[in-house]
Amino acid sequence: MKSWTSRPVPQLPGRMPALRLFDTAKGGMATLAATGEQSMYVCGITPYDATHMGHAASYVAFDLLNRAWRDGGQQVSYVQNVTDVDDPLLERATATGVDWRELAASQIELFQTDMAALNVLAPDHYVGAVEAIPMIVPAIERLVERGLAYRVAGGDGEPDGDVYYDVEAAGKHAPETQDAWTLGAISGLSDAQMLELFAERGGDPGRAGKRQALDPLLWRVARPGEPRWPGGALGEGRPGWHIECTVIAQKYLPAPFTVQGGGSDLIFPHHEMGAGHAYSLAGVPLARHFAHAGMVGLDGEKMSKSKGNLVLVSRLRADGEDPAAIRLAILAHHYRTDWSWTGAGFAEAKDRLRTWREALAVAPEGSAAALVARMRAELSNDLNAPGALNAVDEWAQAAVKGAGKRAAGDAALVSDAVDALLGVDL
Ligand code: 5CA
Ligand code: ZN
Repeated sequence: MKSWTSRPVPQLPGRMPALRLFDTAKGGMATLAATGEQSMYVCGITPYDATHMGHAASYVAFDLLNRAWRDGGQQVSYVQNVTDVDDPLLERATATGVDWRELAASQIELFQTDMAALNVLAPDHYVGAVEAIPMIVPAIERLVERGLAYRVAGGDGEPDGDVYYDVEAAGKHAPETQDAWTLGAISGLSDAQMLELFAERGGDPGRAGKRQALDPLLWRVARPGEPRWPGGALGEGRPGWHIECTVIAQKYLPAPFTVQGGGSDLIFPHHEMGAGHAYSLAGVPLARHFAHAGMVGLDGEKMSKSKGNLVLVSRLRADGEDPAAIRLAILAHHYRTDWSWTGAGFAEAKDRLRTWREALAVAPEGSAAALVARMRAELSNDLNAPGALNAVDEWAQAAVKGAGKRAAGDAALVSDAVDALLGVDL
């Protein structure tokens, strides 16, 4: 699928030091080896509604990682999916009387325009679930052949043949190495916690005929009125959610790749199960590290399509707001914290942007190099954007107050650094 066009990233003199990143699976900080080549898979949208601030914040978080790597002299391979067929999309299409393909296409288009406006660097491969089905089917067939997936008999209005992943068999199958996947390896959750989240986040723990309540769906055989694709030995149908991301990541990235990313609501079951599928298919971990962005709310409540309390990037843009200010409002919060979008927070971001722009006009000679070093130190420490913003604030205050000589070279370097490292266009 076509991706969006990125703005060029300015090259800065010098380099970002080695990056430290919080790894969910490890439950602590990891130092990312600067091998020269990094790879990242960030879970994309389910395109049934416009991009809200929570989505935007998760893509801005991993854009910081992308930019930090590039500044550290690393080559980055970046893949993102788009879940362009899934229950919520089909339900919304039915409810609004729109063809599901048109709904997806229009929301993907809007998302890409939002990402380009927010200066989020585009992935190298932007891959839809639908286009990946011919790769997903043989992967599921292999899991069935190996006894790691099984078909469930119909009943209670369900047809025969839905295919589920056997989490227990898959956990046992894994050799006794440190890297092996067993249920809980990524999330570190207890069975009771997993069961609760599984039901909340699209799982079907009560489906009759499943071997374990937590077994996730791999293939949903065709139902009347639902879109369907050829499924080889599986029969016609459509794929489950976790296998989609696993197969796309395995196709376009090395195994293991460096970082799997998404919002914290994807830790379980999505990234847990995806890691299991990958291990079962390839015998090596999906990713070296798993990183998650905090949840964004609106005035204290979780922002979600189902609650309808959404702050949309496209709405703010249509109101004439500067995307650089939206980006700064996001960056004022550390990517791992849960936070709420507020009018006051947005007003602060607009003030900050104005101050920075004013300071650029009076950038003092010899001030930029130290600022760049501070921004790099902050960002290399688990992408501490609020720390980097503070550094620019202090530089800007000193610049505005100072009576020293002004230098265009310093202004240019600060502007380039704020663009290259933070993605903010001054
Ligand atoms: N298509 C799947 C991933 S494969 C999906 O979760 N789509 S989504 O549209 O629901 O979410 C896209 C990304 O935004 C995910 O990384 C998700 O974790 C993140 N996200 C969703 N809601 C929020 C929120 N309120 N705050 C922060 N991030 C969020
Ligand atoms: Zn995903």
